Amino acid sequence: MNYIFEKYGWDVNTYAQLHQGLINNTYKVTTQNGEYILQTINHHIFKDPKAIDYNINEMGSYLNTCTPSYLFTHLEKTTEGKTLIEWEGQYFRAFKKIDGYALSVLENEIQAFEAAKQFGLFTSQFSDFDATKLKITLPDFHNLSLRYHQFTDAIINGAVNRIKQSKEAIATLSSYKGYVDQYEKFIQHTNVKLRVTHHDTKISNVLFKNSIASGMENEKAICVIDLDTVMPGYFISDVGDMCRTCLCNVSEEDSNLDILTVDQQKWEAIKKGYLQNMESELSSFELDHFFFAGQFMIYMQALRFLTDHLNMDVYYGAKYEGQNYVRALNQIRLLECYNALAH
Ligand code: GN1
Ligand code: MG
Repeated sequence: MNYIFEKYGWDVNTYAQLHQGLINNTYKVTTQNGEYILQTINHHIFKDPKAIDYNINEMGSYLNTCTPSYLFTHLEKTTEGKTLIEWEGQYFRAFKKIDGYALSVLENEIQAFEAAKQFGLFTSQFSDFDATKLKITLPDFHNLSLRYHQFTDAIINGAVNRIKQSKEAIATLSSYKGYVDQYEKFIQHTNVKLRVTHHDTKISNVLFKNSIASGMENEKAICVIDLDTVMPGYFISDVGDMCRTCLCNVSEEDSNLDILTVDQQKWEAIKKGYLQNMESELSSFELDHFFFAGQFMIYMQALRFLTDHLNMDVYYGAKYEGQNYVRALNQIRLLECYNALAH
């Protein structure tokens, strides 16, 4: 690691790995000049780390010109002025640590409102920016048709015993195929726009901070983080993943499905929060798909987890036998509960 620290010219006091996210390795580095977040980019998943680097710099310089006050995770420069380091087959990049904290589970609807507001604010910052200027960091990431295709492929070519054991879940997910058709109709509609889209809007990708205003302590979301999956995309990805991760009382890892519920108030808070900055940006056709966004993303994640289970956990990995199966069942239950919401 000293090689990397030297590249940045850091005088390091301590560093420690943070265990967050399923994809990248993250370290907190404390130096004489403050704290940094250092990450390796998982280039088995992100095949083109330079595209991520390009996108974050492209957005950063646009914001520096148009809205410099917007809190953004600008990439840290090495002493040679680079923002991406390739070393021993790994890619490293760093950010100044922003003073704030991330939540792993959302506790109340104020946090849901705050998080959704930040994700809406993020996309709305770029309303005059040509989203297609950004590179595709993960091709077909939220392409539901492709995810469905990968699922049907895994049903045929996956591990035989796992296919047998997952029969019921396979049947359930197959029965929801109508969402794939709805998705196709949505993306092909003329009043649907490609925008700068985060594509990973889970609650832990928002930083919060406590502030005191008029003598009252307030918990405010201050910015969004983890911009690797920012690409041109559709608003249903961002709203949908918020619904997937913010409404539920348990995490996607939980196998205790009897206690899983979704919260009507939090759903309303997400809608209100996101639309605060995005209502004037979205077409009425898009607005009519606000609820669909949740169905789209929860369904896609259920497909992805079950597909990975059938494919012997090649993508997500598994800390115990059947972990991705547990996650898939969790998402199926979540979808059922989500569908019971009033909207
Ligand atoms: C992955 O690494 P993390 O937790 O930010 C995945 C998301 C999934 C999520 C499910 C690049 O995100 O799409 O929704 O796991 N990211 C990638 O926990 O596949
Ligand atoms: Mg992520």
